Amino acid sequence: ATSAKSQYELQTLTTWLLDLEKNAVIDNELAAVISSIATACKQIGSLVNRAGISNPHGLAGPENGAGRGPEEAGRHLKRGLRKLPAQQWDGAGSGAAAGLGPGVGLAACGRTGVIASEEEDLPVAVEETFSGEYVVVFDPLDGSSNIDAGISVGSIFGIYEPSPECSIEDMDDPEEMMKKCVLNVCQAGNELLCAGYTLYSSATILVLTVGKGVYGFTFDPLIGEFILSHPNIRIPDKGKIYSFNEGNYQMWSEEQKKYIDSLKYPEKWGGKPYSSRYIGSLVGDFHRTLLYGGIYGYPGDAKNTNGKLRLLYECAPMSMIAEQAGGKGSTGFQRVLDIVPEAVHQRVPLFCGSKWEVEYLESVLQGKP
Ligand code: AHM
Ligand code: MG
Repeated sequence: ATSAKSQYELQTLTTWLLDLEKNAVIDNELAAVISSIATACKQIGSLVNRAGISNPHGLAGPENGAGRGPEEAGRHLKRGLRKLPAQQWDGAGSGAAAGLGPGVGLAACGRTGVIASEEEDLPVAVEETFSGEYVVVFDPLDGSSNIDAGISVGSIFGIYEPSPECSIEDMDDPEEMMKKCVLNVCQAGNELLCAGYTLYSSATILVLTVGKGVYGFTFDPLIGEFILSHPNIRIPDKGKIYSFNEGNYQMWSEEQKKYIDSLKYPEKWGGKPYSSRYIGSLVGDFHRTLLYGGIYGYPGDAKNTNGKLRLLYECAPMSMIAEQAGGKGSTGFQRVLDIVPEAVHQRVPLFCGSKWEVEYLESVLQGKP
């Protein structure tokens, strides 16, 4: 979509989406959903930038992680999605969604049937949007424990079409409706139409894929637009950086320890020692891995056998992006995108990044080096 553009012509996210539409890569409905997510991310970016000024006592919130920052960010995203007053929209029983005023984010687009957010216990059906085709999953503000130190945070999202066998017809029966919402949301990552994230850092960068490569857009605050800055991102086949929380080392399996040791002690396999980089903010750690190569990992351990990250809101979207950039997303034993979620907040181990590092990890974890 970008090749015909002259080198003097800047492409905005909007013109990029219009080009995709013109070339029948996506339809205008999906373009509207993506565009409303981008608008919500601009709002969240401004919330993050001003966090220290408007919230001198901190946005990250109590230690349990249920902070005001993520809640507020979630509100921006949802506003773009809903079509009805909050109390009706909130029919699925999600208290956190109640009482929203008008907004410009996901709420205004009217194309969405179901949303699921990491910040809420259950998915929510968008009443009256039976015509809305899309299921949107998101983590509104990932890595929020970093926010009060001015360290990068991000939003992650995925867009699915609802499974044909479970359209939401019966809004009068909340239990039935909830079952259908869960069914709509619990789709394997390989059904994703679009996955993306926005990194709020030295710049605000939106990276997304609609299944035809990975594109990055940098927010220009002067004109209020996302500008195409990273066309067709390809992750290096092999990198020099690993990104794991090594504080968990003693809880890891012997195979997991062996893998990390082998990156640190190259004499065992004839390579050079890897560098270690870990922010503790998935979007930042993943973005660096995407651009520079290497591996990001959140393994299962003795305490949390499936690790910490959520399949729907974190692992599946990131794995789609990794694969679309020529890399891999794996649990160590299985392709992440092949997993059909059994629960909306299901966790899985995640290893993603360059092909070489992820395949090597798989061979070590599976005991076949
Ligand atoms: P959150 O969704 O509650 O913000 O948690 C997810 C974050 C990721 O951004 C990051 O990769 C991970 O938690 C860091 O966890 P840890 O502090 O255990 O290393
Ligand atoms: Mg998260």
